[in-house]
Amino acid sequence: MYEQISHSLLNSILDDLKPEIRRQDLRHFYTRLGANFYAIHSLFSTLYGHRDDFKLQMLRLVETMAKGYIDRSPELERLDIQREQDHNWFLSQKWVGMALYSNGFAENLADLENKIGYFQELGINMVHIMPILMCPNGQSDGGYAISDFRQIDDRVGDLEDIRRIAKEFRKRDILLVLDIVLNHTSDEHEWAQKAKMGNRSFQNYYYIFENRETPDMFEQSMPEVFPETDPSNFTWNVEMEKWVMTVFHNYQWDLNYSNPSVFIEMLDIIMFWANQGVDVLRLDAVAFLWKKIGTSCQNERNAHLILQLMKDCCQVSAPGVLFIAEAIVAPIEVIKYFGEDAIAAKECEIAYNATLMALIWDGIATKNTKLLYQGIKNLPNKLERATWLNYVRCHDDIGLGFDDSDIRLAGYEPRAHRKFLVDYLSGKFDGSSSRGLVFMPNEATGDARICGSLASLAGLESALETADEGLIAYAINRILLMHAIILSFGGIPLIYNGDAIAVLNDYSYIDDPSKTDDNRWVHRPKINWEKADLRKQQGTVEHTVFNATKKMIAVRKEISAFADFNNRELIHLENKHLLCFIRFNHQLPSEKVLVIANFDANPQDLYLESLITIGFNIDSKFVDLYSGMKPEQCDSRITLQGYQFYWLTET
Ligand code: OTU
Repeated sequence: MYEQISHSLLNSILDDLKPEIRRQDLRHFYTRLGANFYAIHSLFSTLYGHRDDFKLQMLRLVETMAKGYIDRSPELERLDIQREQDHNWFLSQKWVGMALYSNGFAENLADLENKIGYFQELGINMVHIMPILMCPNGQSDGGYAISDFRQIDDRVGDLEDIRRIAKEFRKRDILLVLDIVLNHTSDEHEWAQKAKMGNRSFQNYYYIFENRETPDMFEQSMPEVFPETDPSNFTWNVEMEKWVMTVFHNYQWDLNYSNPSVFIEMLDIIMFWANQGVDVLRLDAVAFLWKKIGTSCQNERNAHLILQLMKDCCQVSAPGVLFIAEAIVAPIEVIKYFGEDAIAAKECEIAYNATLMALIWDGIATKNTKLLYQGIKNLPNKLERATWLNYVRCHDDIGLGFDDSDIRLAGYEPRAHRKFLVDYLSGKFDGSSSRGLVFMPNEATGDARICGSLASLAGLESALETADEGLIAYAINRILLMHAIILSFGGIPLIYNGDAIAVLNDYSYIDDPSKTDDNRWVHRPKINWEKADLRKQQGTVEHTVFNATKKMIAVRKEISAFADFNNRELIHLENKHLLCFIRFNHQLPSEKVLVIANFDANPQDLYLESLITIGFNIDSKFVDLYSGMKPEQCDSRITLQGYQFYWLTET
């Protein structure tokens, strides 16, 4: 948009740019800067316009973008332009992701490079390598406490490794995803060190207070993220003799985005990684970016403005790079991280679908889909050019963040139902085969979360102990059922390290002092590659799970109706054990795929008359795209065995 105040400011900034910037060929940069400058200026002045040095900060911002653009390789710039032309590229069903720790999946980054073949074998073409930046020895929150945003931790490798991996991935059409931890740094980061030494400018990078007055005001309305190990949101620092805001662990200092220098530094870091060839940046804990007394300090409007500004600036220098919002918050709040009142995403193009994840686990525990329906029904419609990251497990705990009113509408009492889920998933409930661990129980609120690997939570660990073939088959089918849903729901499925070969809980963290008080480590295993090789041996659990997952991935990629264009319709059924939705090809709506999943251990029937309103009739004949077989169909009903799913199309 052309607007005179911002345009004249832009002209004067361009005059003031450093000569080395002016000398470059910045054609593409300038057209994009022109397009976004009005928005950038409005956002920057809403956040920082009250400051005397506003114009100087604005100049620094433009310089940072220009530098980001100048440092971009011709190859990456070509990719930017290609993605600009094919702007819906990431909505395609051909993307299938995997998240892993480089030193869990492999020994380190160099070894990960040797294992790229595994991704191709399974069909993975988007790989999220969990935090690899420099972090303290000992406790580092699995790498989420970063002490240098531009260095790779030497325990896993160096910059050369990641550049090679990025290149290798690009050759094979695999997207590289890395984390940017925007919300906090480790207390060993240079900024924190300088702050500790009394440097005021760096103290202003954080929330630091002389006494308890302001912290106490904040605490009144701030929840606790890790109540068991890190209650309270502030930590006393002995060097400064001051209080520091530490929402996560006491060694993770929250960055203060009311300071424009923090914003510009982080933007520079985003550009740095974009220019190493990272395709997608996972922005950690975005809900927490803005703190305001009297609020929960999550999902604040200014947190959204910061993300919009990040996106607008990143589009100018590296428009092909996408953002993932990691905001594990209520659906109505998550949806805002795509950006409001827009068509194309204006904050993050992709967001974690934590709601679906938790709902799927509810279905497994209750063996019915009452809450699943309620929750999916209330999942707000997302923007056209934005997509979900659908997952069953990740490196974090499972939070039971359902809406209380949804729980009631499904016929349960919220507190009792959450307690049931925790008991079920931790195996305490009579008849439960789950082997989860309770994470961060909060006495005061009664809340608790769950850890555990997909396979152990799905009952495989306990089934293997009894060696009961029937129970083993149930557990395997539950794993496949859950993967079938994330692969067909709409969005990018993200399979977690080890889950395609049914890796069980790993209890070795208990003996490691830096991990023992954080049971999320139970599901962050080191892959045993000898055992993983069993995926090639028929009759093993690894073989069954791996091959079924591989097949599902391959089939998904061929089904255009599985691309994500808001092309899903939930089908309500009488049978409470079934989940049923229809996916249609957005360009050819007559091309439909019916997804049906049975969450019960017993066979369940789907009556075709319930599909009449959506264009099928009781004589419709189907074929299951996954197995290539006709489903069990008789007298206008289709039968699903315990934990079976179908991807049906009419023949
Ligand atoms: C994220 O987590 C990361 O995924 C966690 O591994 C980190 O501990 C945390 O940030 C701090 O960097 O912030 O938006 O287990 O679900 O803290 C949600 C708790 C987050 C996580 C939650 C989450």
